[in-house]
Amino acid sequence: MKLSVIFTLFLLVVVPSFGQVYEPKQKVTKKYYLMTINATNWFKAFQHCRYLGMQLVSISSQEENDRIVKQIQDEGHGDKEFWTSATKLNDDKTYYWMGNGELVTYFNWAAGRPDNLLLGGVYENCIHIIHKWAGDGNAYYWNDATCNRDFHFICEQERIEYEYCLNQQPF
Ligand SMILES: [Ca+2]
Repeated sequence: MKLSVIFTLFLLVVVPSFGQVYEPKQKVTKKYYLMTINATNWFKAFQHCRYLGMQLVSISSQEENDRIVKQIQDEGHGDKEFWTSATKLNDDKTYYWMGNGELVTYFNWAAGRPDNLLLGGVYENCIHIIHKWAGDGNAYYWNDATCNRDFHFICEQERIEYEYCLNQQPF
């Protein structure tokens, strides 16, 4: 058989099969860890999540916010407040998720927030999750707070799941 025919067969038959074998579909899921032993400032919370190989939480949708609130309730930590990775330290206007670098486009502000108070010479530049906001029952909302305040915090770990192992125990 001529070399060119063998090469053509290789391109037509063998190469496409590589694609099927080595390009499984994948999806990224997140697992959240509520860090409830110590309350600390935003910077220390950010550092501690990185130390654990994770990121301070970023929340990109109502669905994700609902999942986090449910976990807070399920684990019995409704009495606590939690740092997220959102801050406007950059320019005092634009919030970014420092956990993944993305612009904050979904917000879950409490009524009247953000109010950007000036406390102790610094503005409220970081976002945390608060519970039982004034007269609003069992709801959870976001508030802007000075980054040097002490709150609990939530670390997140991204997990990649592949199609061929979806029916098995993930990792
Ligand atoms: Ca505030």
